[in-house]
Amino acid sequence: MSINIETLQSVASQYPLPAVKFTYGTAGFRTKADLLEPVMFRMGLLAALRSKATQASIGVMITASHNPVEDNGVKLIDPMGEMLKDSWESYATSLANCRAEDLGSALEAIVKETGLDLNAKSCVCLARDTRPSGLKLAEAVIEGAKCIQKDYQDYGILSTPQLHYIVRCINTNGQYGEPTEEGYYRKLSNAFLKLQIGDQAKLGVKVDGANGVGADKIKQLQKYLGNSVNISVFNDGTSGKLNDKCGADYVKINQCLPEGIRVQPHEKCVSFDGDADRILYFYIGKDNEFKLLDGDKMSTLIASFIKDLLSKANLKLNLGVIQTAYANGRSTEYLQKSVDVPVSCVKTGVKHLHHKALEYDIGVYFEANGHGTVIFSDVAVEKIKSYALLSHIRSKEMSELLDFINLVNETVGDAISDFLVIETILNRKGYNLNDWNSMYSDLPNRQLKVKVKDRTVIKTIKAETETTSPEGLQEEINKLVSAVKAGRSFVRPSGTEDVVRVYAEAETRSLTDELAYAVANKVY
Ligand code: 16G
Ligand code: ZN
Repeated sequence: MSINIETLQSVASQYPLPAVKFTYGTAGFRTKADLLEPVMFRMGLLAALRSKATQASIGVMITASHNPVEDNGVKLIDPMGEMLKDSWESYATSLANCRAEDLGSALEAIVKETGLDLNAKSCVCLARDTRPSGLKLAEAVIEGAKCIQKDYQDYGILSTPQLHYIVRCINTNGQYGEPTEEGYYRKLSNAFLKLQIGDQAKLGVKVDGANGVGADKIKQLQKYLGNSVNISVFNDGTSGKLNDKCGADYVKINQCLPEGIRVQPHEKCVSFDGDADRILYFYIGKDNEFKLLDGDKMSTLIASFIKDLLSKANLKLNLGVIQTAYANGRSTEYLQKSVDVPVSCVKTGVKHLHHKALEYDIGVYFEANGHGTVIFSDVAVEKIKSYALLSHIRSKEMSELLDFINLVNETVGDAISDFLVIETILNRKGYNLNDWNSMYSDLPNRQLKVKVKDRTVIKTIKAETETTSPEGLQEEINKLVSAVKAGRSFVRPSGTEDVVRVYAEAETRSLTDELAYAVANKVY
């Protein structure tokens, strides 16, 4: 079999390139939706080739996550539900910028270089978030995939983590779960219901759905949870605009309540982002202050829960936590000193965290922005299973840990799965949000965006905690930081927006803000 170049070029001619250079970044391609049809067509082609190369189903997720509704984007999902392999990211970038008339030879070059078998059976699985541009972009992906092979599966509207889950289920012949949306709800809800203890009051929670896909999906989940949970969904897309003054990104950056939700003191609230792969908890304290429980709070809670189960069962596994430079200094200290687990800091972007987490028997990773999950290695699962079967005291904790594994979407951070994970731990510890928040106190922190002429001038090292260029900038930052109690600050070029990001934390709110603005001034 070979690629039918004539058909390819006639279809491709309907998808001419705009005068823009596309780059496959940490979040795939992301830009204004009206520029993306040609990219989607080309990603359909690439996904089909990737599927043949891996002899497995490959996912294509159409989303721009927390970005404005006018934007869209696309990410490829590898066979085990993980991010696209690095070496294929460069194929993605070159194909996305390839003129229609050159596509045939570009594809042939990929076939040759990777040695893939064009006769291999393949399938492209696609889904999209709720953006109105998604349907047309999905059609372009399908047109691309069909130029290589006829099989594809369109799952319509799903959250990003649901598609990651489905891809993994398909490629493990159902061992990870049933490869359907219903299978996803069933797997998570079964594990959740098994793990609930006590006769606690029915769980009530208010969900800010960011006017996106997560709003509808959590309503679906509620049906599987019966009376155990009472979820009220706000910002469900019926009136507001996607990610507009709501959603996890807005809440994290502005450190305030999202619009569109009324909250009484101590009510439990969560915010999802636009494709439901991030979650944050928040509440209003008795002093009427806004309290945010972010990714760092989740990783500390989860790591201490797992550590506790392992030590009760006297099972020695290598448990570690992965963070980025954005992690609050207090969370790192708490993990190292109180939970007593190793902590690694890596560059921003899910794939960097995921990759590092694979080095542990059990790796817990979270970005402060609320994206994260837990990965259990095969070795860990086998050991836990063998302990669960032992008929003495160890077995109880390890059976619980096995159920806990089923609660986790290990493929990627998942707002819905993380919600059930956190609720399970809170239930078992008998904690409310205030108890959880009191495990340690965050340092006040501030993030700023700075518009500069060319953000690529900023070069960073040490997991983005220091800059090497422009010359002298790091020395200036060091000087400012050293003058502030518990001060820490760094700058990095954004991978998703044309801005430089500034982060600062310090002992007090006013010192933090002063530090952030002073550092931002050095970046201009
Ligand atoms: C992307 C990343 C996210 C990261 C964010 C940083 C993935 C799937 N997503 O959304 O993890 O936090 O970029 O954005 O990797 P920034 O580079 O603009 O700060
Ligand atoms: Zn997202």
